[in-house]
Amino acid sequence: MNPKRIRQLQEGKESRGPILYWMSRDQRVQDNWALIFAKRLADAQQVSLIVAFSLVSDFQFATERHFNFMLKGLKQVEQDLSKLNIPFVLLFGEPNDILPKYVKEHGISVLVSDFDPLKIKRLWKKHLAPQLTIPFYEVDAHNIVPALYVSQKTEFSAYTIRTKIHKLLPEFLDRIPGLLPHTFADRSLFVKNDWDYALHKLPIDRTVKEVAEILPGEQAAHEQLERFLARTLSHYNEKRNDPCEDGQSGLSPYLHFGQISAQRVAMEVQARFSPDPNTEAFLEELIVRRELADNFCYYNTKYDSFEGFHPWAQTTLREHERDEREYVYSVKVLELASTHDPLWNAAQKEMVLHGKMHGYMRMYWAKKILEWSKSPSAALKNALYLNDRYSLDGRDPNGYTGCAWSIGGVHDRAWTERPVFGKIRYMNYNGCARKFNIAKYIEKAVSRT
Ligand code: FAD
Ligand code: FO1
Repeated sequence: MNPKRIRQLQEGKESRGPILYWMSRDQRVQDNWALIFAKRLADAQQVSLIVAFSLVSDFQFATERHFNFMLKGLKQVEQDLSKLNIPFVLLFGEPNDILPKYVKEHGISVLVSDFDPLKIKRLWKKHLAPQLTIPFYEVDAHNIVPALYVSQKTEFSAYTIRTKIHKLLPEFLDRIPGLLPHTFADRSLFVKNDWDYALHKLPIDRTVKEVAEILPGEQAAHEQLERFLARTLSHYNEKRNDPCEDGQSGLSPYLHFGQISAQRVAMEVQARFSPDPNTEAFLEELIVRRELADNFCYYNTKYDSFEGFHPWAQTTLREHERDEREYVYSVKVLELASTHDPLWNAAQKEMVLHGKMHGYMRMYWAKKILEWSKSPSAALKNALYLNDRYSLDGRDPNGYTGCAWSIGGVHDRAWTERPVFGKIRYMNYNGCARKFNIAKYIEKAVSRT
C-alpha cells in the first residue's frame, strides 16, 4: 500500500487492542484503502478489527432521501464485513462526542479514518484528536492521487492540476488488494445495530422522499458501472452534454457516499477499453475534475461562500451587483420551479423528482440563479441549499465547486462583460436550444419514471 495515501493525525502510546476504522466518506468494503490499512494493522498486531460509523441526524440538512440511501448502503457494508469476520457498529451522535468513549470502552489501540476535505469533517477530527491517547491516522481512500500529495495549494484550474495528476497516475492506479476474512476476530464485538430506528425513527427531515429508481449500495453501484460501460461509455463524448440522452454514468450518488471507488472505475475503463475520445472525456471528469474539487475545498475553506471566489470574480460581480435584474426570485419560488423559464423549471423538477439533474443542465440551472437573485451571495446560498436538499450527490466537494464554477467563475476564465454576470461565463435559453431539443428534455425531466 502506497504510504503517500496515509497521514498520521496524532501520535499515541503503542498498546495492544482492537483496531478501529471509523468509516465516514468511503462507505464500502471493496477497494477501500482506509479499510485495507486498518486490516493490515490488525493482522500485524494479531488483534480484531472493528468498523464504526457515526450517524449524525442533523448532518447539514440532509433529508430522508439522503439518509436512507446511505443507511441502506451501510446495511450492505455490515453484511459484507460480517462475512469477513469484521463487526460493523452503527453509533448515534457526533464522532467527537461518541468515539472517545467507544475507544476507551473497547481498548482500541489505533484509530483509522478516511480523508474528506470538507470543513465539517476537519472540525470533527480537530476536536477528536486531543481526546485520544492512541495513534490516529487518516487515509485518502477517495482520490486516486491523494489530495494532499498531488498539490499543497489551491490549483487555479483543471489545466494546472491535470499535468500533476497525469504524471502520478501510473504510481497511484496501482493494484488494490482484496480483503481476506479476518482471523483474529472477537465475536463478542459483533453487535445488533438498530437499523429500524436509524431508517424509520431518526429525527430527520422526511419531507424529501427517497428516489426509487436509484438503488443504494455497493452492489448497485457496480451494476450501474457495468451498465455504463456496456451501453453509454462508447458515446460519452458526444452524448454527455445532451440532457435528452442518458449520456452520463449515473455514478455520482455512489461516488458521493463512497459506495464505489473512483480508482476501481478508472481501472475498469482502462482494462476494458482502449483510449479514445470517449474514455478520455470520462476519465477527465472522473479523475481531474473530481480531484480538482477536493483540492478546491481543502485549500479554500471559503468554498461555500462568495469570498471563496477568485478576486477577479468578486470584483466583477460586485461591480454589477446593482444592475437591474429583469427577474428576482426567492428560494421558495425557485424550489417550486415556478419561474418564467420552462427549461429552468424542468431542470429543477428533474432534481426534485429524480434526485439527480443532468450535468449540463446544472450549469444552466445555477447560472440562471445568479441572474435571478438579488446578489451573487444570495445566488450561491440558494443554489447550494437546493442542490444539497434534493440532489442525492449533494453536500459534496463537486457540488460546492460546481456552484462556485457556475456563479463565481472558479476554475473558469473571464468572459466578455455583461449586466449582472460581469465577466462570469454566461449561458442562456437560446444557447441550450442550439445544443439540444428543449421540448424533449422538458418532457423527459418531469416524467415520473
Ligand atoms: P458523469 O459525467 O458520468 O461523471 C462521472 C463522475 O465524474 C461524476 O460522478 C463526478 O464524480 C465526476 N464529475 C463529472 N463532472 C464533474 C464536474 N463538473 N466537477 C467535478 N466532478 C465531476 N457533482 C456531484 O457529485 N455532486 C454535486 O452536488 C454536484 N453539483 C453540481 C452543481 C453544479 C452547479 C454543477 C455545474 C456541477 C455539479 N456537479 C456535482 C458536477 C457534475 O455535474 C456531476 O458530478 C455529474 O453530473 C454527476 O453525474 P454522473 O456521475 O452521471 O456524471
Ligand atoms: N458522514 C458521516 O460520517 N456521518 C453521517 O451521519 C453522515 C450523514 C450524511 C448525510 C448526507 C450526506 O450527503 C452525507 C452524509 N455524510 C455523513 C457524509 C458523507 O459520508 C460524505 O463523506 C460527505 O458528505 C462527502 O464528502
